Amino acid sequence: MSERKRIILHVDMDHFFTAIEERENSEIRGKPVIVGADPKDGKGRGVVSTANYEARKFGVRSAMPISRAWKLCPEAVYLPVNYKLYAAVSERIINILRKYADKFEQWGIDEAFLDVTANVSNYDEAETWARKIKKDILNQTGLTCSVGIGPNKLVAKIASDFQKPDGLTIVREEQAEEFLNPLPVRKLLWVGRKTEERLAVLGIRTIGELARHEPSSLVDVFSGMGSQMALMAHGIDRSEVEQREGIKSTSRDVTFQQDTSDFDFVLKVLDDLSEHLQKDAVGHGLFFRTVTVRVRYENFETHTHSKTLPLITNNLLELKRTARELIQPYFKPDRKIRLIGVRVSNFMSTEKQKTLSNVG
Ligand code: TTP
Ligand code: MG
Repeated sequence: MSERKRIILHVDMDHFFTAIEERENSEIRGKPVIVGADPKDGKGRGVVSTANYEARKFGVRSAMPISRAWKLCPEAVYLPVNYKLYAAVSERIINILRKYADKFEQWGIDEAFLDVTANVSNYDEAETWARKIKKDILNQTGLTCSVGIGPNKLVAKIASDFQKPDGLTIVREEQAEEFLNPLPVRKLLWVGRKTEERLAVLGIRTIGELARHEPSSLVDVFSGMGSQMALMAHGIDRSEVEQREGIKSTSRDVTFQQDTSDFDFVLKVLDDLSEHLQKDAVGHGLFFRTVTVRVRYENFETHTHSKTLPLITNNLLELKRTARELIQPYFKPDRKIRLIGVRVSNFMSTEKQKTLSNVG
């Protein structure tokens, strides 16, 4: 029996944090709005979480130093991150979306994959389905989102990003390669800045160039990842929409007011981050197995180091101990630290955890 071809939707909220702030405060609507660290008249040291589309016209982007944002757009409305509010809105949206798919996977705070193969019979019906979802979210939350429809997660995700904000992009299986060809390789899942640079050395900048490249020579350079990339470049992705509860990871980071080599102080801050993070996890009923520490030195050189624990946990002492252990190798007397961060991932919800311990 041949299985029916899948139809996958990816839904991603538009400029999520700033859209919520605009909803809460009508006075800032229409102005450039930036959520993130305190800019302190250009002397602030953290980063931009997100910027609305008015601020993006000035070149402001997520993860950019807030001081740079200030240079580009000093007249913007700058707001601190109100994570609690955004998490509550996120939960509301996820609960709306969940009803529209047989198989559902939350991917980040403002995005999710929906496998609607069992809910619709073709792409035209999927389009109607997507319009219904967009309307429902707008009616219930006052926020807009962008939707991508495709034959798999990879294509759906790239499609949702294609026409933002308030977009709807449909890419049928037979159109996938043509759609992907002109796009930069960076759009492919898992192609980060480093991989992008290494591909550029091979003369590969677009997904089409990657698709035309000899797969075996990609394997030579990137080993297993090389064959994966070659398939993705042809729009092939067999990964399932996984019925996972909750988000994939949550993290906290701090940019120090002054670069520092006072490692006792760094450890204290690290413990604080662990505490906040553990509260986030417990608040969401989440358990984790993987802990990652990020260190950025004064010259912006950035390292990450992870450890996967033998058992799933949400224990504070265990998190603190692991984070301390992971950061230790980066303490070098001659190197000052600019930023540290902690991330926990490999989540499982309390509900599933209970099920597991019942079995065990
Ligand atoms: P994104 O969906 O990547 O961005 P966005 O929703 O702000 O904008 P777009 O319309 O392009 O989708 O991320 C969702 C939220 O996650 C974003 O509003 C803020 C937060 N975020 C950060 O805090 N830091 C980051 O580096 C990124 C990328 C996002
Ligand atoms: Mg978004």
